[in-house]
Amino acid sequence: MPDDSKTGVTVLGLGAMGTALAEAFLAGGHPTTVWNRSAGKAGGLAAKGAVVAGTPAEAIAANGVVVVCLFDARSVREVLETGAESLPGRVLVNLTNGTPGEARELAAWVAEHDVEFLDGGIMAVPPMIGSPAAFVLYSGSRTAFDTHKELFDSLGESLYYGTDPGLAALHDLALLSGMYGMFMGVIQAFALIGSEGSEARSFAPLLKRWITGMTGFIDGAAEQIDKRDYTIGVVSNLAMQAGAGDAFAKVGEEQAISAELLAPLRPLMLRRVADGHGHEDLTGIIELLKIKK
Ligand code: FVH
Repeated sequence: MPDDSKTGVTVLGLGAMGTALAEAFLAGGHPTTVWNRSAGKAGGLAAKGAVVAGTPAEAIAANGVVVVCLFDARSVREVLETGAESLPGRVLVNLTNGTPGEARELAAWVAEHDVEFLDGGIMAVPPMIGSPAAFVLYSGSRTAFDTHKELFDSLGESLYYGTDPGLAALHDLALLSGMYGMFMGVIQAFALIGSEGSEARSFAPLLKRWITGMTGFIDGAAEQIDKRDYTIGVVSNLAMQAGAGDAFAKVGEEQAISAELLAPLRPLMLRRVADGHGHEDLTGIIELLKIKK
């Protein structure tokens, strides 16, 4: 039940994630007001004690802290413009996925409306919200983060990344890049195994064992990258890995499985070898990813 001694919060957006956020605030005893563009998504939350607002302006006016979790940067701006009259004096926390540039642009816009701003990246899927596995990255106003950390902790562990509002989005997209890279490999592995009729679930334990073992190399890769020295502790050099890489295209042809998910990696390896870095580690291809502006 909402507890009036606790910080009240407004949640704009009741998609899968916005609903999970509002549920976690209510479970933490925080008086919660919600708003969603389409009617009909707030019934369950109202039954748990949420106040349902009719407009963004009404929702924003209801509480000192306003959390926005919408589809994208454009929808966030549209909704906030609609409710702009209520913004002055509020703490706004944008938990919608976006880029660092979008976060900085929103920060500049809300600053004109006398708003303390935090941008965030949710590192969880909706059922994880409020569990110890969830963590949320924040950047922007340090004062807002420190003042309302107890409220934010209702969602999962709260991690602050600095006053530049773009930093949470940068860390969020970096972590998601790591995740999607892993899933590309996992899907390719299941496709190859499936090409001979094996069930994915029989192969899954072996795949988990291998990927878990490989995460042991992340710290070494980080040291090489920080020092820009890709010769440190090399155990499987790039020339060897690039040579073995031909097998990924060939096995695709043999087993009638497209190699397109992993295809971009090998040309980068070959370029780096051609540039004289075959004795170094795979991590050196990071040099080829840096685009001069
Ligand atoms: N769900 C997840 O696994 C991920 C986990 C990490 C963070 N993401 C990001 O969270 C944002 C919201 O995601 P979501 O899962 O809640 O998304 P949907 O269920 O699709 O809900 C979208 C809500 O946005 C509203 N909306 C869309 N366009 C507009 C608009 N122009 N004006 C106002 N509201 C808009 C939509 O409203 P309605 O369709 O119900 O009327 C939903 O409330 C997102 O950035 C993820 O990347 C989730």
